[in-house]
Amino acid sequence: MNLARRFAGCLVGGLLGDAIGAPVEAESRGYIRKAFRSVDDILALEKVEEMFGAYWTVGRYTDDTQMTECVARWLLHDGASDGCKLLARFSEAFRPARRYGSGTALILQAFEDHRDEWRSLATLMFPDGSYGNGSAMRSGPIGCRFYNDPPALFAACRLSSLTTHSHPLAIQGATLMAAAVAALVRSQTPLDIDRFLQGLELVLKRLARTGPEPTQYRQALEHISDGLKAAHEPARLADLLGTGIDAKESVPMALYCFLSSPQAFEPVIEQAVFLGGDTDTIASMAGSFSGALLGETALPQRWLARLCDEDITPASMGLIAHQLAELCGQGKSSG
Ligand code: R7I
Ligand code: MG
Repeated sequence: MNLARRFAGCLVGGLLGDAIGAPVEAESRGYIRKAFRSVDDILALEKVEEMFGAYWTVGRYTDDTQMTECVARWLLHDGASDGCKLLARFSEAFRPARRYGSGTALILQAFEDHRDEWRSLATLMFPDGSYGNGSAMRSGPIGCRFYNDPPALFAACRLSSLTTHSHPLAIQGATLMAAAVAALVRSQTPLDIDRFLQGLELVLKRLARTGPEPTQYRQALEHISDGLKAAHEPARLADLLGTGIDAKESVPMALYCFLSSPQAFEPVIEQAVFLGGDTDTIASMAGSFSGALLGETALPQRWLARLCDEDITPASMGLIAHQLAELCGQGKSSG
């Protein structure tokens, strides 16, 4: 399969998961299951109520996609070596209506007046740095760009994370996310799940060499392995792994949704969205994994047709994916 198509699968798959999960973000599993039978039911709505009387138009992307696009452009145009340049991209793209996390919003609003102290902004709200999933959710492009270069992947994930999420759990989650994407764009289909999980264990070992032990992620990988052996549905794992906004919950949960159905995109998203909790981010990360393995042709047209934004689209993300592949020297070769 063409590598650029895998990159496009990852970026557009992430966009699709984000937009599909957004209408039910932060709702409970029970509510979503009662209100809808399938993703198509959710996408049949035109809008959903937001807080304070506003409406969310179904088909819009959120902060996950907006920040992912910034990371991709940072990789393409800034060489991925300057955190300040990434933060400048985040700050310029920032639109509060895309539902940013409160700590991240604070940092992006403060950036313009504190450009020189950008390194200290990450602890503005949380003294130890945020352990939210905000840096993991935007790491897909790093996995693409450095799919064959682990040291560069680790360094870029760390730097990207430090701009807004300096807590070790956030850096570990971002690295696990990108490393999983990298392994998937390199992988043959069908996926060898045991080998894939062994690769993720090596990622954790490598993280332990340069920072605190990634104990929570190690435990989560054990739960994932046991759950897959027992063929448990993702909903059964949700109580163990969690579906919250913390990176340590949502990255493993997204991995489990993907690994439960590695052969098709649709069931991955169906499972992720119907878990409840941080549905847009879990579906976005799970969609990135699935797309990275299966390529953009695996994404259903009827879902793509429901995306309604005009600035970031499947076409614009597809173009970025092709440019990233060219930067890897693999634009037209097979992967
Ligand atoms: O991580 P972040 O950018 O939010 C991303 C999520 C995604 O689901 C998006 O779709 C969006 O909806 O939000 O935002 P942060 O503000 O950095 O962190 C998010 C949340 O993580 C915070 O509101 C806290 O609930 C929690 N959190 C912490 N709580 C206590 N102490 C993160 N770090 C801490 C902490 O140190
Ligand atoms: Mg979001």
